[in-house]
Amino acid sequence: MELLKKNVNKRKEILGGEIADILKNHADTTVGEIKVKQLLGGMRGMTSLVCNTSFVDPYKGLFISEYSIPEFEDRLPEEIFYLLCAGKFPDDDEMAELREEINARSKLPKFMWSFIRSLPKKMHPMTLFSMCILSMEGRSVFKQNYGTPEMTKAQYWEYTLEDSLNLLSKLPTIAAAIYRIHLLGKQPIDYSPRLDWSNNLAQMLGVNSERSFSELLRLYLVLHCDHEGGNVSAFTSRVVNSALSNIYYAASAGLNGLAGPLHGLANQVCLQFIQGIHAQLGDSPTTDDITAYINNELENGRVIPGYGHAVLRITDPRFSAFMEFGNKYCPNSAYLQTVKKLYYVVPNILKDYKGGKVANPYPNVDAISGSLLYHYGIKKYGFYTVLFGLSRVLGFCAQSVLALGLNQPIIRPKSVTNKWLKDKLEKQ
Ligand code: AMX
Repeated sequence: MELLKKNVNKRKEILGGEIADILKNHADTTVGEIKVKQLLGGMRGMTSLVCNTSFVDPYKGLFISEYSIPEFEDRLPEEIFYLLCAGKFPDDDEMAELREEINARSKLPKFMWSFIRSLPKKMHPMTLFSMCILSMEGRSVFKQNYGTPEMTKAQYWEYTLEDSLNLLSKLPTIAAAIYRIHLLGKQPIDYSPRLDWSNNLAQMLGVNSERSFSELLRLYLVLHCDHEGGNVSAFTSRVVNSALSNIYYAASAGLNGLAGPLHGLANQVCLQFIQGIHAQLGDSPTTDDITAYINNELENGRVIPGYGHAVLRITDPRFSAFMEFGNKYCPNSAYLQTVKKLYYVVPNILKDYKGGKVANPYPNVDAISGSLLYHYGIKKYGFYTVLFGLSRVLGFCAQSVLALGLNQPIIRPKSVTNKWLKDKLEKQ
């Protein structure tokens, strides 16, 4: 892993130099204000973290380093991990090294197979995924070496990178095992060292042999990899790791946040939502029927899954990338047709809903991803968030490697009580 380490080290020195300069010249400069509505409103829009793996521009979407989605969407997930960590795409030698490292670390611990088989069939696949990761925590080299004279604070990031590669290399096999064993009740299919992550995953899932299926998985793993530092899962994972809980603890914790319906589970909920529409209105609902359906959902106090975002203020470019894929490979899919009709109908309704309170009436990535997976034969939708999580762990790992490399301290914001707030406001 010498080349990857060298490149991360290089990046860490550049970023570390910038931070030292900023602190030297501006340590006490104010960069924002905190409004009461932010304090009481989930810290929305409050600038309170620095995360160098990726950035979400409200009007342009996700950037990894300086690359926007159209500039990285054709890459492999392995290359994206490199980009998240090192701030550059790997050259041929660097990629060869990474592939070799991944293959060497891909074998699951023996207990994992019986562990997956032993868990209750009713358990949600995300619970399994998180538990599988947590079950390997004792193997953390960070944990094993922490406190020994050989492991200095300056090396925390290297041990975390080591753990990250050990973990990431096993995740496609774990995810596929959850699908095959837990959800389908079938035998697992072997990992192949000849194949990259997406092709391996496509083969190990064993539901579809079309070339475009592994292309969909590649795109899926690339688009979900990271979404800056403040979203529920990435932030949770980073907070946990900031206590020097190793990356297994941190990834599992982040995934538990991703499992919520307002976050990663939304892709499963979106598919169920579309199935509900088809069950009630048939497979080819009209836009008028959909409009009535949406209005009824809102009148009953339900959110429209796949619409809205805490940061984005446009149609999510990840949604657009999936739409382009769908138009190319499965334009006649009934679910895709309904996704398009929803896109035509929902933003106009949400714009006026609750007096214009919905900050972003446009679709996010979850509004379409599940429909494409379903089209290709992944019909157990409880699995969709596992795929999301498999990709998102790339970001969790890269964020923690960089944060530890930059010597970022334990995260511990201050909370206050109503009384504190009232007293403070009365004095103003
Ligand atoms: N349907 C109905 N109401 C919505 C809505 C939607 N899709 N999106 C926002 N609203 C409502 C909120 O519930 C809130 O109402 P309230 O103040 O009465 O509770 C009001 O609009 C203002 O919310 P906001 O500032 O626009 O959004 P937020 O930053 O608080 O929350 C999000 C963002 C994504 C949780 C929200 O838009 C939502 O619940 N969307 C549906 C679920 C979804 O698609 N989640 C996936 C997000 C992407 C991801 O993480 N994978």
